[in-house]
Amino acid sequence: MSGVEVGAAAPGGGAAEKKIVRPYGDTTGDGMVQVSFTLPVPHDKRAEGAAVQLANKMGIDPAMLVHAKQMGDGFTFFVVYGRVNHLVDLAAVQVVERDFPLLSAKEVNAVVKQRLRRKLSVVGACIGTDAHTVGIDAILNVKGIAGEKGLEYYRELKVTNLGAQVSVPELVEAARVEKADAVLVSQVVTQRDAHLHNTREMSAAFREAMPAGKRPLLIVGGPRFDETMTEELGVDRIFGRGTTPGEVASYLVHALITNRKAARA
Ligand code: B12
Repeated sequence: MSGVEVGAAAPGGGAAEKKIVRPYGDTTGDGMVQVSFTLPVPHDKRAEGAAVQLANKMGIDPAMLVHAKQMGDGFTFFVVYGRVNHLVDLAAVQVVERDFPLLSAKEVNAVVKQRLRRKLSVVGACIGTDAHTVGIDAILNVKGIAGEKGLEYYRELKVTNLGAQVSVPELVEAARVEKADAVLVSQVVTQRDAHLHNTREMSAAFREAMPAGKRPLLIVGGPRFDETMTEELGVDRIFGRGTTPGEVASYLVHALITNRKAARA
């Protein structure tokens, strides 16, 4: 059985072709997956049975317990391997695709210089109690990430990196002082949905502090954001895992200059 099945074109002659995929474990299309989780119980036979039962309830059947290890007092970590019968239609998967051209640093600088005729001001921070600055530093600082330099390297961008644990009022004030064209916020900690609460608080504060059309472009990023949630969170763009500075710089040029829409609400 194939791991990918190509079906008929969508009714009405639509372009979306049905492409069904199922997991690959030992042989193509066998549906085998591996999951790991922790249960709040000491490691014994009953705990192992509970892990298998949970896996069955998740649709993994048969489920094989391949690893179990007690993690401190009263917790056990499990790895379960088994078969699922679920299929995924690739044509029905919804993701945010890059809808702007990827520019080089030279091209970004040239567009900003010629069209904006001043430096484009960017203010960045980790807000709330979040102290995970590595992600925002990778985007903003000249050292960048994976051999690609960060936004500080771009001659026509003025970058103000406020660092960790910045409060929303501090961020709004800094954006005002720096006449920010864009505000870049990083949120890595997601416990109790802190990244969502903090982002909503931030976007509401900018809307309250600045009249429509005057607020900066609001961008958030972090490894566990759902990139489709822009509207819900009141931001203009969300960037996830593996983002590069070049993508962010290209988006800034697209959203603020080459594809600038009417006043932002
Ligand atoms: C390094 C690290 C730390 C360091 C942070 C040092 C620093 N200056 O940043 C220290 C030791 C301080 C730390 C502390 C804690 N940490 Co910590 N930490 C990590 C670790 C190991 C790596 C994170 C990292 O640097 N990734 C590398 C960067 C480059 O990746 P990134 O953040 O995803 O960024 C990329 C994209 O997401 C995106 N991006 C990110 N931000 C932005 C912003 C914008 C605007 C844009 C466009 C893009 C963008 O672009 C970046 C480049 O591609 C992770 C585990 C892991 N392996 O991921 C845990 C992890 C993030 N930490 C975790 C936790 C729980 C904590 C603590 C609460 C632990 C504790 N009990 O004290 C504290 C919290 C401290 C605090 N107040 O925030 C959890 C978070 C769980 C969750 N989802 O909520 C993780 C996932 C570990 C785990 N599995 O439990 N941590």
